[in-house]
Amino acid sequence: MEELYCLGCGVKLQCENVDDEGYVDPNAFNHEFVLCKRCYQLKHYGKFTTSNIVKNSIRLLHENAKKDDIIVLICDVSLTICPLTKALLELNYFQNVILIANRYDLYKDYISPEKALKFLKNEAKRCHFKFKKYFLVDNNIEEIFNYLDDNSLNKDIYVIGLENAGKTTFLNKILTKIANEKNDYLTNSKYPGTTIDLVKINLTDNNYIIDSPGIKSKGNFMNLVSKEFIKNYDLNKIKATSFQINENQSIIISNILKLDFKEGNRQTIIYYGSNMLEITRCKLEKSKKTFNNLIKDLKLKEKSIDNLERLEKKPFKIKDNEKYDLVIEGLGFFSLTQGTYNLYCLKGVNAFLRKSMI
Ligand SMILES: Nc1nc2c(ncn2[C@@H]2O[C@H](COP(=O)(O)OP(=O)(O)OP(=O)(O)O)[C@@H](O)[C@H]2O)c(=O)[nH]1
Ligand SMILES: [Mg+2]
Repeated sequence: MEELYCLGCGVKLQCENVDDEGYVDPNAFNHEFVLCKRCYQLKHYGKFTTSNIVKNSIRLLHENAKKDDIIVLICDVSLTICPLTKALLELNYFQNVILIANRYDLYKDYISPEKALKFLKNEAKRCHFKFKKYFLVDNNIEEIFNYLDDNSLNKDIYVIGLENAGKTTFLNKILTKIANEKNDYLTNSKYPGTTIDLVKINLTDNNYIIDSPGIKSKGNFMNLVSKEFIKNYDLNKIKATSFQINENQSIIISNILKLDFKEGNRQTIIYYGSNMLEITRCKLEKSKKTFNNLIKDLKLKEKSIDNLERLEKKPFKIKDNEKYDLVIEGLGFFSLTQGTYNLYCLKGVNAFLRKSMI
């Protein structure tokens, strides 16, 4: 029998075992778009099941793509490509790697498209990678589509990036553009690990545009918390919260993070993150108690974090007077300057400093 794959996530379809991955009811083959049970439940009931199939998308890329195919690397504009340093080494082999940054809609009020593009180019330089072209997704899907169309004669287009970066959402926009009507049969969701395998879609008679599973990032906050947390957490509303802060004060974010400003001049620290998180400022000496008290009455409760002691301490220091971002992968970033700090966050979360984006 011909092997069939789910049009939503790329998993191999089977009708034998309802509990195994890729199960599809035989009647579903009468539909135009055949989805596996997992995609169906996610689309219609918002129920997400973590897949046990783990594909390495960079390996898939090397096994399938030609050197001159177009590789579209999708990134979150505020995170950029920094967590991808290892993957970038392997992308050097390809001749046409372009960078497309999304979630710009969330930062529109804080940074112009020109400045955001400049920032992206600087970040790429810092990671020693030169992209052939840079785009920001900003109501310009037509421009991006035209670029891809003009440059993909007899070439396939692979869309890759970190888990949850927005690869599938971007592809649905491209497919909508092509079909001239809303097209969202590829399954996207707020949970990392939605797309399972390559999904090939005919672009013309001679080439494909291909969705791929995300590149895993162990240090992403979203990979360290429960599904329940993600379900209640709104990724798609960003708020800038600013604090005038003196040394020996702390900023606490819900029951998930504490930032101590130990030493330095009075300054304004701005946190860019989900508007669902509760942010509090308090005296450093009282911060442990405040943190633990917050856990008791928060609606947004991550059960695994029941005490400050569960968090890992990361000390850092900024010596010059420039503005930096303290990026916490999956949680947004703080804009801050000179001082001595301690960051307390979940063990294993990737946190790093960079020159400020905004
Ligand atoms: N605000 C905003 N949200 C976006 C954008 N692109 C994607 N998202 C959201 O980001 C989340 C992840 O999107 P997906 O398209 O499933 O991401 P993915 O990279 O395909 O994820 P995996 O398949 O798990 O690797 C979803 O909640 C999307 O709605 C964007 O440009 N702006
Ligand atoms: Mg996807």
